[in-house]
Amino acid sequence: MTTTSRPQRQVAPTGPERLERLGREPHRRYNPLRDEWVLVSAERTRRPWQGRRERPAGGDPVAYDPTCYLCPGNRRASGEVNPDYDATFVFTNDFAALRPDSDPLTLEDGLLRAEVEPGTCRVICFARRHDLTLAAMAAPDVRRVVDLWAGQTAELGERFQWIQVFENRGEMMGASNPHPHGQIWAGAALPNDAVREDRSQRSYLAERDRSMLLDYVEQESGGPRVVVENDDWLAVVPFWASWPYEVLLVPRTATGRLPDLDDRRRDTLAEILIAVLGAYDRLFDLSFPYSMGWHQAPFRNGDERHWQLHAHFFPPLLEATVRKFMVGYELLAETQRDLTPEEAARRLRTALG
Ligand code: H2U
Ligand code: ZN
Repeated sequence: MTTTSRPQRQVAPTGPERLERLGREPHRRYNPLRDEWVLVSAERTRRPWQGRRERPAGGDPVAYDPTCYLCPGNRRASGEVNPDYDATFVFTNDFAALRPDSDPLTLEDGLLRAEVEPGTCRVICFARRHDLTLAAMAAPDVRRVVDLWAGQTAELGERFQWIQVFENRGEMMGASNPHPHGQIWAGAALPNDAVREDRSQRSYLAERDRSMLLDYVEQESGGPRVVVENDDWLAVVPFWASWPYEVLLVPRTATGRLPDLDDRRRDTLAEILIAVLGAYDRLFDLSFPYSMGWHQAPFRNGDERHWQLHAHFFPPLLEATVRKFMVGYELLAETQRDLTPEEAARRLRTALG
């Protein structure tokens, strides 16, 4: 069935007054990508906090660290020596969580099920200099990282179904090293989050003959949750965000995977990445920790028109020294957030360069 109108708009108008009224009450918002709800209780940020306070990582970073296992020319834990690379460098993770040569093996015994998962893990250095971050790099250098993400995706997609490109930034997110780097894990199976997004995007397309995320881009453009937008990309604190300053980055036109991005959209992606990550760093005037990663169409023999490429940014901080803990209710019932997505987006906009 082909429809051009959006039924959810008629059923539940999200007018500014309605949203403001909702914002004063504990309320739940629906995440259509994950097909789940999130509890929003904005008043909770006023509660007293006597728990853990985070300290920004200290020490002046240096351009070259002789003890860093990612700097050019240095020895890694495996004993291998990194080449004297110029811009970017990729290697197979010396402590890979997935191995390509795993023997096929399954177990089915009542409720007990298991299967071997073949795959591979790579580490990608974004820059030669130890003290850089994506936010601090020049646009042409970030563009090189985009090209690397795209090239790796295309190459690994010939052998594996799901290519997970990601970056853990900062000690708080478990990054083992401040050298600008990310990872790629490629596997034979669709991981849980991919299955959820695959299912919801597929049924949205089946029901409306439209792409869920392209509809979302259209609905959010110019609105109160936009952090920054350009001709090709939209960065928004999603209406259903779980993390305080979560951001969703989506291209404006139908795109399945990173290698499908043309020259121009790779350049504008580099620009918007620098803008978003710069706003993060300026928000609390510290190197903002986050996990970010790309969700892109799986590589399998099938119709992937329902898939729209996008990146998720999940930063843990609620305030400069207070992190959001996903514990108790979040682990046992559902995610809860303390600050409205509209307010988070407003604060991020004021931190844009
Ligand atoms: P993280 O900072 O996101 O943990 O990524 C760094 C990766 O680098 C980590 O997965 C790998 C770790 O296994 N690594 C090597 O492959 N070789 C080394 O010499 C040290 C770390
Ligand atoms: Zn280094």
